[in-house]
Amino acid sequence: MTVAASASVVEEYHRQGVVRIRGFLTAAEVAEAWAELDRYIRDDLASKPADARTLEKDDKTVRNLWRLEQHSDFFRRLGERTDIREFVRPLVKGEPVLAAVETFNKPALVGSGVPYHQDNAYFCQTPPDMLTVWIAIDAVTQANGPVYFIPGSHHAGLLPTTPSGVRGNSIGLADPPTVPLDQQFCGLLAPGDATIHQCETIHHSAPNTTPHSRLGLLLVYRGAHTQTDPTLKTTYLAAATATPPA
Ligand SMILES: O=C(O)CCC(=O)C(=O)O
Repeated sequence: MTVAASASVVEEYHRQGVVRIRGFLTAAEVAEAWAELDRYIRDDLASKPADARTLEKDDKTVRNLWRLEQHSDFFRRLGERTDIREFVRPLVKGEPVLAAVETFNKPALVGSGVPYHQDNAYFCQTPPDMLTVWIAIDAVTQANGPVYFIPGSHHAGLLPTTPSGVRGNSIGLADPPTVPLDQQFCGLLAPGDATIHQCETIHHSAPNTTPHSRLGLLLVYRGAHTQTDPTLKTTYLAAATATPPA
């Protein structure tokens, strides 16, 4: 299928810092991505460098896959799809560059939470014309650890950070916001739906204690004009070194 961003999607993304897209991938595309992730974890992951993944506390279940654009032809091709790049072009305000393909698996029963953070504390880009297309491979329900976003929070820019000590999410907000959950945007999604969030939109998610996996596939893009801020990078690397790899 071909995806395309309407003017109202572009407007909502820039105003709210997050937008939900129904049917971003078809059921067949979701099934293909699921099968490829399953195969990659089973057949390929053991031969990849340690920074290709983060495990849950049980030290065996995958929490995140990282750098899939380097390790998998399938996922690099998905991230380079022309229609997806054209979709994000007006959102990153320039030539889209695929920066990363990764997963937040949030496996059944043991899936850990993600502390309040802004992605640009990890990406370190200026201007912050960078985003994540978060694609539901499983259904995301109220119970299995949906991602909550604070609408409009990207307008305040990057806020002070602190090392979180969480493996896979090493840097969080120094002062987590107190906005009640019912005033946040809850990313409830059917398989194939997506949310797209700007890299300074504050977000977080709870652990998954249900018997249902909540697998998200993330495509990360920046505008070709963004540059790495060395001060932000130094702060990020200190946190990531304390709880590697990310
Ligand atoms: O999938 C999650 O629970 C968190 C995702 C996240 O932090 C992100 O997309 O940057």
